[in-house]
Amino acid sequence: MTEQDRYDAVIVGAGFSGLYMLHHLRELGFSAVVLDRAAGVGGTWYWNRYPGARCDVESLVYSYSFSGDLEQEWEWTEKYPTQPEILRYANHVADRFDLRRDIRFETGVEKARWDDAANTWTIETDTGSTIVAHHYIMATGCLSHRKFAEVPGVDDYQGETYHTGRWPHEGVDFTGKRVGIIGTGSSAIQSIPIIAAEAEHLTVFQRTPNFSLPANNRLLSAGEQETMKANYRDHREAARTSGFGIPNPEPEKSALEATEEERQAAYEAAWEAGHLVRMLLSFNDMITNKEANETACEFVREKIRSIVTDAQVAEDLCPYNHPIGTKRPCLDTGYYATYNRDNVDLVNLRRTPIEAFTPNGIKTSGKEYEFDAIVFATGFDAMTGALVAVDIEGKDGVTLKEKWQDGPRTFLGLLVNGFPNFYTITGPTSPSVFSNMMVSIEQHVEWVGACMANLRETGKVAIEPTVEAEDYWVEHNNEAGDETLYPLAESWYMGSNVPGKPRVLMPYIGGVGVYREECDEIVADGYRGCVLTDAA
Ligand code: NA7
Repeated sequence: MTEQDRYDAVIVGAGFSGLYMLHHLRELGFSAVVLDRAAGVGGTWYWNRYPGARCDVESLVYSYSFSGDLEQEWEWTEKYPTQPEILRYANHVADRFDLRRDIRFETGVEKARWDDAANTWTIETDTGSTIVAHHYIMATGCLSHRKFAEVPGVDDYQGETYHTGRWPHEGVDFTGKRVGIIGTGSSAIQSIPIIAAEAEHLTVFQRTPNFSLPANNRLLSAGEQETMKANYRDHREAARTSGFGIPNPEPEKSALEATEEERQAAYEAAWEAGHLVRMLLSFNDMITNKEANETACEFVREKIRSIVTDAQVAEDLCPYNHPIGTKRPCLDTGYYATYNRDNVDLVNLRRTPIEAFTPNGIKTSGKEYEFDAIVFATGFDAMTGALVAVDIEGKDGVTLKEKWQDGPRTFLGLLVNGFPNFYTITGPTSPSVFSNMMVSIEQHVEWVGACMANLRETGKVAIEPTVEAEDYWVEHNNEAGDETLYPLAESWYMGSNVPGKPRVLMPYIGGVGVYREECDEIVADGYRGCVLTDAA
């Protein structure tokens, strides 16, 4: 083994987590290498190139705060950034901070094994290389491990197939084609209007209707950028202490105490602004009280009924089986109106479920459909999928997959008992997808950096949370979830989009600010709940 293959840290993933982790560790004087299966940086935004892919957190907010210069020099063009623009930003960051020389692209991690005697991780890649590192950091993102439709015969289908999470880089031309799309989550809702405008015919297979608000996207004015850039420090601080990592006034009133006029005005304002957090924070009991939440559900359903001209299609598009927000709500551009097009059909899979794929298309219990192309907008094995996909072996030969067979067990969504010096950036049971990811990524990266620096300064070789600390955190995470409506939905937050996956609320709903305080207190208490090992 050469010195080149020994590092202080191996980081898996060259998305926004991995890029900042590398930069931050370098600044702290650590050696680190990033491994990524992709041929370029960007993580989620490298892979998710489907038509209409766009972030639904505003661009000026969905950006790094760690460098004032970067913040000031980068110009966003739209309110909600497109995937190509976000990818350009990721590439700019990689170049600006000279990150590429420590990133190995087209390199997947297959196995990682903890060596208790040496206090190191040995990482094996699919290129045949082996790397030894003191610390092992998974920066693999929350939505990176794809899932397909669990329907027999998918290999029998002879036409073109695409998954929104692995869209061809050269794009796809659907002109003149009969297209079927499975799914009505964010990826489908963003891409359906664009595919419908191009294809000869589009058939949407919907299992669960979703709540979507119009993005009302637009170009950013120079004045808006200037104002934000002048106030970035205050804004970032407000984001860090907020609930969802996006500053928004904390509501004082219950939806049930408000008058009908007040409710309509609040929901209309959020709808017009195209702002999901504002909708969920219209009143203080939106995510805790079903009756309160239902008032917003009905507001959105009324909007759907007013946009979609066919009454049956409108009703099929109306969600009734989950409170708004408890499945990831969406932002769209012309989604509901797309169903008024002559070349678009909606198939309600609750009435006529898919039975099988055929050589020519899809057979439901009601009809056989023929397609030139099928798009799987079927989502991801979220939060844990990418972590357990790697064979990660901790102490005593126990793998992470075995340890998490009944659901993820972590301390703070950052550390795992039995897996020393192992860190998960925006891991399960941290705020992660219940927040502006950039805010949570920066917090985790900085926490891990400080932790590694602390070990180095105090002459320790390893950190690992105790079982008790982990139990406390898992319980706390579940209790926080149980105070909300989230467990009522079958959602990827709950793991219930993947057959057989344990049903637990994986992201932490206690709030970004509260969570940050907890993390900071644990450090201030000398890494309370963790065992720090002295050098032998
Ligand atoms: P999502 O939000 O998980 O959406 C996946 C969609 O695919 C959803 O409508 C699913 O229905 C549907 N689906 C999944 N499996 C099947 C099968 N077997 N049959 C029929 N329909 C199926 O993934 P996205 O990629 O859209 O978005 C992921 C996140 O990225 C999003 O939430 C944002 O945070 C950004 P279901 O609801 O499970 O009934």
